[in-house]
Amino acid sequence: MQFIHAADAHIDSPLRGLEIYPGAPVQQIRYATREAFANLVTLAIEHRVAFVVLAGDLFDGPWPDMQTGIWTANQFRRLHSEDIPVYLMRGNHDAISEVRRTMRWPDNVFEFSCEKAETFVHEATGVVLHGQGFIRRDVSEDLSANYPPPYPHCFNIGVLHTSLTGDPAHDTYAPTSIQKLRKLGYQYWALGHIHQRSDPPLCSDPPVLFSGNLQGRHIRESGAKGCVLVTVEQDRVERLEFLATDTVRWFPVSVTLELDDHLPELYQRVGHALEACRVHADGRLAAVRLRIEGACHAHAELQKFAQRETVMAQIRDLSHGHDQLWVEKIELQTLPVWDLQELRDGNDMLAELLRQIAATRTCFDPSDMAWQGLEALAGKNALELSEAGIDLSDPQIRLEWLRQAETFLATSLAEQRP
Ligand SMILES: [Mn+2]
Repeated sequence: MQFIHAADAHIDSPLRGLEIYPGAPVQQIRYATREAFANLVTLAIEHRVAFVVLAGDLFDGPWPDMQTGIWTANQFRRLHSEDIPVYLMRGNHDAISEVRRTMRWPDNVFEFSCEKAETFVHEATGVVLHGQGFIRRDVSEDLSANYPPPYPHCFNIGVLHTSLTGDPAHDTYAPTSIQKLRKLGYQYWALGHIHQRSDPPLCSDPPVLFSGNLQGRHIRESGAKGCVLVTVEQDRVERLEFLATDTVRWFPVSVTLELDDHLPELYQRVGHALEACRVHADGRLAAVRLRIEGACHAHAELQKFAQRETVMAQIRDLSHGHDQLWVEKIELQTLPVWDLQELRDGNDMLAELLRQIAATRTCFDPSDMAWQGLEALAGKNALELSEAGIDLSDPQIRLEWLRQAETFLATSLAEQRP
């Protein structure tokens, strides 16, 4: 007997801020959550699973319009025509208080009550499923505390949307603990809410795990996303297998340049990194955030604004050579090749300047004239600074700016020396 454990589809999750990225494949990303859910249905049919468990947050929030429900009902209907039931639970995102539009789902869909724990028995296999959904966005009590004892001599699945361990006083996503779940004596715990798949499972006997979300929605949800195919033999879990459903895959990538690297080497290394992402994406769209770092000769070139723009454009152009590759963002964080201390020890104007900066940093005095200059700057640009989340009264920020100024000056002036 096999079943699929999935959660956090977040169908029609809005993709905020995507339009700020020039050339973003907006259409492809906009429909990614739907495509991933359709892939889940296809996998369930291909593997001829007994049923599908959806452990909460099927929807991201209120449906933009009824199309969200109509489209989802159609996917459920695909499973219905193959006699595959769906055990559906509401999470914090699609709690009754959040998603008020409703559809009458096809007969193969069984939705857990949000009023009290409810039990379903899958007739064909005798598997028993226990669960309770979210009535509101905030559920600070442990829902599993009211789940019934296991049905004897049966395979019992606990379905729960939860942030798991946490402070019951502050945690509002049905907090509980693995110990409490184990005590219930079920044979499997299908958890939802945490978007990172538990790999390995949080507990192996019985398996307790988050399947993760079906589709990463931004760079912090990187890597392969999908569902878990569970194989059960004689009321014991025999095998857990991850099946990918994502259609867009996010890659945070660091490219480290070496001392002798100039711009041609930069392009070469970036090219290799992008190619590796394309291979790992395995035919899906690879959305890549590039961080270029390391002490290198290319750094001096990258200090010039026009040159930076050219490099960014060239990198984007590299990605256009490939189908299904999108560079979401480029972070240039290279370092200069010169030794700062060596420059400071010199006897030219640059050395004098760098020694001044070093002195400012070591005897950090907020009442210093230089900092007072900053105060005036802060007064004039208060709105812009607060919008950018910059607090100039924060000594850490002042020191970071000083460090950046030091690097900028040293790079610009060191290059000019005879
Ligand atoms: Mn959730």
